[in-house]
Amino acid sequence: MTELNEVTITKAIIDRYYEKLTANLDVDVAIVGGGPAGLVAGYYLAKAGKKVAMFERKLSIGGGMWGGGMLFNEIVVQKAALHLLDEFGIRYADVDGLHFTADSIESVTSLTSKAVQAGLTIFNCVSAEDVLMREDRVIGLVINWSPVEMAGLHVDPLSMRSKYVIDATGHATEVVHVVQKKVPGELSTPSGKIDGEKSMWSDRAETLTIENTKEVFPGLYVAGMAANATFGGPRMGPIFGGMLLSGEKVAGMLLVKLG
Ligand code: 48F
Repeated sequence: MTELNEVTITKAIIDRYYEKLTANLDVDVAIVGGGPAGLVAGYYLAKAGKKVAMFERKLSIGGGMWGGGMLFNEIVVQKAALHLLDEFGIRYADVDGLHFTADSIESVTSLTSKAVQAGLTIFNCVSAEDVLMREDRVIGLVINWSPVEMAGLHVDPLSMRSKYVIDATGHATEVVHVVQKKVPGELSTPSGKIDGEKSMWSDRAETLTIENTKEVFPGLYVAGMAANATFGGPRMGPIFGGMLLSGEKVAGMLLVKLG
């Protein structure tokens, strides 16, 4: 064959995507949200040989990291998280021995590339709109194309199963909201409900992001900004060490659970 064939191109894409999708209908961990916390979690879980799928609503992965602070495309990372920048090969500059800066584009692309190459499968433009539940726990996700959601089309979703779900949806903490509203039982927060994000306090928020990274309902973990939004911690602004460390922590917790 010497001439490129449009039907071959089309069929190759459909066949490969179909293989990817069917191979990820029953996984160890499903991650909702492709921001920094979800990407780091996906990287460590995949690197340890677990089957991990990520669902990201937008066309692009990276969540709130691309824009740095107010579109100045630099991020700040504190000293405690530098080992993660090293792990992903992200270069950084020292500000004062405690604060470091990195290019936000290099950060997102490096996190994404390393996570995918470690074995994380990412489905972009797919939104998690609900969870699969049984009497005692969350056992997976209900998913749909984001354009269907955006157009408000009345199209039934599909489902996938996972041993554990991570809500890494950032400020919106979307999966936890669904569980609070529709799944019988209480969250493991002090109030039993979503405690809600507080105003900015960077130092405190960064510590709490890691503390709040945990199981919030049987089968459902929170990571990144979603952890603080769920457990009532403050926001932190464009400092990202807590997000990276949270992703590392949730992966470690789930690796223990998964054995
Ligand atoms: O917001 P995001 O980057 O979450 P994160 O990893 O990091 C937070 C920081 O970016 C920043 C911050 C630190 O300074 O406070 O906000 O905790 O990424 C969350 C991703 O989840 C996607 C959303 O499009 C974004 O890319 N997302 C949200 N809801 C859904 C979803 C959903 N229902 N289904 C799929 N993706």
